[in-house]
Amino acid sequence: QSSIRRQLLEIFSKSDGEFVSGQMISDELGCSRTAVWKHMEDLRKEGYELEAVRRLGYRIARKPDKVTGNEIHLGLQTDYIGKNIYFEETVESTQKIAARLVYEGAFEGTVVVAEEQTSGRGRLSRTWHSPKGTGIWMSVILRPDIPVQKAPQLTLLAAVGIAQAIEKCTGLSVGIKWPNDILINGKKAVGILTELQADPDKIHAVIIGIGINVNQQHEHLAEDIRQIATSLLIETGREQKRAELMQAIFLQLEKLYKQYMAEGFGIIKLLWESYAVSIGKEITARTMTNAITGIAKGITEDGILMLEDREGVIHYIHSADIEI
Ligand code: BT5
Repeated sequence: QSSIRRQLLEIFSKSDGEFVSGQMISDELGCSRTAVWKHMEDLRKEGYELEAVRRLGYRIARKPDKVTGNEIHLGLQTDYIGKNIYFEETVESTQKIAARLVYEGAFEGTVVVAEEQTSGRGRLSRTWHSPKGTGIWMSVILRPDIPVQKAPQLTLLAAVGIAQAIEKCTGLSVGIKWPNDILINGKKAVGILTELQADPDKIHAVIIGIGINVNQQHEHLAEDIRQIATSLLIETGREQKRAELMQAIFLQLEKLYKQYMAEGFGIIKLLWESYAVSIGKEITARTMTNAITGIAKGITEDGILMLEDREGVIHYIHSADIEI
């Protein structure tokens, strides 16, 4: 059933918005005209807007904004990131499922995605609001052969890839706040949570959790984040197809990741710094136990934030919340 659906969508995708005759569809699928009609009804139920014109056939007038494997697969240009999609309508957290898949031996590039998370999380078990159907809530599994202390570099790499993809798809200009927030006009549109499965000397997998507010209206943002958060819809005034943005993100991530594995962190570091909103400014880095205020000097080769306090002492910040 699902393979017929995929074939059908591929036929439409090849026709590039033109009408496809019922006869041609039934030939390609090897089924009767009545069966074709039934498949069309199924597509309609899933939210596809279909135009049917006598003698001309069928045309997809509008695709639903879905993030299922089929939608992501069609037109995907990567070699491995996003090739293997694990989709569920509702999950507690895509990170949890990804951790299980890693344990079961999931390939590099496997992505877990859901329409809704009931307990999406940020760092330090904070809540990540993940309402149904309006955002991208996903976890990307990578299996890099790098030392454990280099893992933070991958959070920065992910932020750069996502920033590039958002700029390409929306025309917006975005900034990155160390280590893991993507800001648009000073408000948070994306959060990234990197988790490791590792022995002290070997990484088994890195799970990059990515949350993006895409099609939420301002009044649909949860009350506690309404002042600090934004969405792509709020910033551009138009809806964005989530599957298209995901494809763009996978492509950018894969390019950067290949470059990173071949040449190291150098170029990524430069790119990251070009997006950074706080370098050269006075910021406060707040951890569980203390707060340090100083000028953000940049990041080290390992992706650690360097903060110079008033006495000129450089502090190396591995993990903190930054107030600008
Ligand atoms: C993050 O944490 O920003 C990482 C968020 C990662 C979410 C993804 S979604 C897919 C995957 N599955 C998961 O369960 N998680 C990952 P942190 O820097 O700790 O920021 C958390 C803070 O951001 C919260 O305390 C809120 O203030 C704010 N916040 C919560 N939901 C938000 C949203 N939808 N948009 C903007 N800000 C939000």
